[in-house]
Amino acid sequence: MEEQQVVEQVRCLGGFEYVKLAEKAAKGDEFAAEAAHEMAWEQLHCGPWHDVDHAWRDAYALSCLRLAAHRIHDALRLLDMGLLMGGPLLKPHLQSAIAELHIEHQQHQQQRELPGENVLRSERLHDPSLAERDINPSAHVFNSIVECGTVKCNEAVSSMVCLRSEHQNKLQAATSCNRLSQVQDITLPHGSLSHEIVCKKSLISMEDFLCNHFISDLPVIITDAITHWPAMDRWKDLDYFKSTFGHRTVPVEVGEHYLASGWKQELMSMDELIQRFESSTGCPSERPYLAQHPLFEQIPELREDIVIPDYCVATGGEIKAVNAWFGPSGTVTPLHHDPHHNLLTQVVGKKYVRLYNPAESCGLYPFSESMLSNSSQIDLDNPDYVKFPLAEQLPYMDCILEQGEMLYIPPKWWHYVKSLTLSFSVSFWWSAMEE
Ligand SMILES: O=C(O)CCC(=O)C(=O)O
Repeated sequence: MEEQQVVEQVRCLGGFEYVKLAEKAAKGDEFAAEAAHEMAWEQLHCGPWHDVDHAWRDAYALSCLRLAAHRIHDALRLLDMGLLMGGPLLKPHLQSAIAELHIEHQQHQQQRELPGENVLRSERLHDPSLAERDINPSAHVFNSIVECGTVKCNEAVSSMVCLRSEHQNKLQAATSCNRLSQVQDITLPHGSLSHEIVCKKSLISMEDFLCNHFISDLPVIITDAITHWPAMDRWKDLDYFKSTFGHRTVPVEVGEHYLASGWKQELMSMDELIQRFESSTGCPSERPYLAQHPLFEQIPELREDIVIPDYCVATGGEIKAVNAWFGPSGTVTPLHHDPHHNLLTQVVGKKYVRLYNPAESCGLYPFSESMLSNSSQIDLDNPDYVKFPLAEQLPYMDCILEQGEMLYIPPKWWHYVKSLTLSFSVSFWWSAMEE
């Protein structure tokens, strides 16, 4: 149904070649599935991202779904690419394909772990009869979801090898996690923690929050509000991410920060991201940061580890975004502001945060380009007060946001954030009722 809608949308845009390929792909033509995938990918890269017609983004998602049926070894990456770059129409299909693949994989794991089943993985791979048993589930998934495609045995077997990094290296991960959790030699911007410190309140009442912070536009750190989150235990162990979501593709920012030269975005598996944390040389130009990503939409299982704080809901507005920020020590988000209320929640590690009142905006020299007009030209790690003299004497407040704490950042408040350890934060952005 939705597939047909996608094809019709592209037909209306005049993409007849894609339509032809998509129709052939729907009948199981692998070559057409690949060509349609390439064509849609090209369309995503024809101009600025915001100019890409949503029909082509949906077409890309469809092509990922179809090609995944033929490329079982690469299916999860393709489906994730569909989620990350594709339009909204086929998201539920992509999610259910991933979920079924996950279930199939778990069943496969259980079979492998049956008592008395001591056939080594390598032996299974070389024994076609054993391998066959591993393959069929995934083939079934894609046959039922996409209704096309002959799954190739060898591809399917290697998919199972790629799918899960298992619990190997557990000890190594625990050790490196301890190392990563220690506060490294991080230099804070000049004057840090010498002015007004953001006040901390334990499990503040809703009334206190609404009257003294939400309505009065005043930041506060709320402690003891997320102790019950499953994430508080689970996310401490990097191996949790590796063994549970290691094969998932995520977008990662690489570089000093988003305003620095040489900064880029890459797509990589969660396994690779964590490996980069562990092998990091600390070189800023190589620093990876999974930043401002709606990871909980992409991987719904992770949503079960967190809880939307009542503070966001009680104000009668609506949640605008729940984003993940996962990186090593030293990640920097330069001084900028956002239009929404924000509870920046520190699940793992700690961060330094500096805040400036919106009333100080003039002295923070926002960029004039509209894309960057919510970012300041002041590089707090290396400020040029000759060029930007007003910035030197501006009042600000700052804090160390500790593990288990959440910082309320009112709309339009400028904020600069630097991680002091390996860190995983979740930001909840929401709008007030009248917005
Ligand atoms: O944690 C960070 O690096 C930045 C967080 C942020 O800018 C936000 O939540 O709006």
